[in-house]
Amino acid sequence: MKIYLNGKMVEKEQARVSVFDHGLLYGDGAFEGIRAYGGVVFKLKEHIDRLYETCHTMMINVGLAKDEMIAAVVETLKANDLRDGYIRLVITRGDGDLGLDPRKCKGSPNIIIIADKITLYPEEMYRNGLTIVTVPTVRNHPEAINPQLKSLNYLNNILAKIEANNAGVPEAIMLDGSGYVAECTGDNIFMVKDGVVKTPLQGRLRGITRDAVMALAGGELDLDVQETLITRHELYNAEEVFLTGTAAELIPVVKIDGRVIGDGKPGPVTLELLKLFHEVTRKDGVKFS
Ligand code: PXG
Repeated sequence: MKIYLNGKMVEKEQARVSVFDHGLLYGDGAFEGIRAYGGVVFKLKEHIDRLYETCHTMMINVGLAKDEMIAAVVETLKANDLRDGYIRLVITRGDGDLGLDPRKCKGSPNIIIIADKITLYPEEMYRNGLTIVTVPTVRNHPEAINPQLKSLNYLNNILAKIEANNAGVPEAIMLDGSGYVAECTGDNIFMVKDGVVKTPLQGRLRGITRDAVMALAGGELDLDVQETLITRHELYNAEEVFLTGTAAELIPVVKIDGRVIGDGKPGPVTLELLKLFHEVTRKDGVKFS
């Protein structure tokens, strides 16, 4: 496996960063998870825009123009002979000292691109739907660490994931500080009721899969799509619930906190959106082979 590290393609064993890297010491950095489908990197420009927005807020100067970053992603896929795969793009603050002050990181940020095969939820979870729970850990307050920041500091989500693991379920619903549904640990959430598709307005990452699914629901399916406040009560009484994310794509949810959703099976809107989503993944992105 070849890894892109600071402008060079190096073997996996040689892809190393310093123990003084602030990405390691403090989670001080940013990342993206991106997918390629049949020689197209789905929504690559949107992922790069989101990455640069995170870096802008964190005051990390990436040092590469966006089109150079796009070229680096494509180069990494080609170097690994991948037409389909998962790409992890990581920017760290770079090497500093043992203090947290980012001004001590005087060199360049470290830029890492890993391209690998994707690991997915088992196929039966798409067929039967997920059982999930709401967990006690609330999503970060937007004025503490804004959930819009895809930073390397993922402890908020990891603590929630541990609670999901302890409950024996594959994902967890996180509420925001006001008690409204925010998102899951690595996925956005949607509900469908009375022909309206709803997804949380606040407390969540603006997922790229989420945006694509909202466009399909409002476009091809001509449904009313709303970004709004959602309570657990509304989720429990929805006709359909599903999650979206780069890795999971769209995955149905059939039970939340012991409450059966709809008729307990993946619903028609979810399945139709999944079909449409599969079509756009091979079209809507940067073609490279
Ligand atoms: N919310 C959060 C908190 C995420 O981290 C999503 C939503 C979905 O966004 P996209 O843009 O992918 O539609 C994410 C992204 C994992 C894992 O191992 C998940 C993400 C990133 C890295 C790892 O589950 N999700």
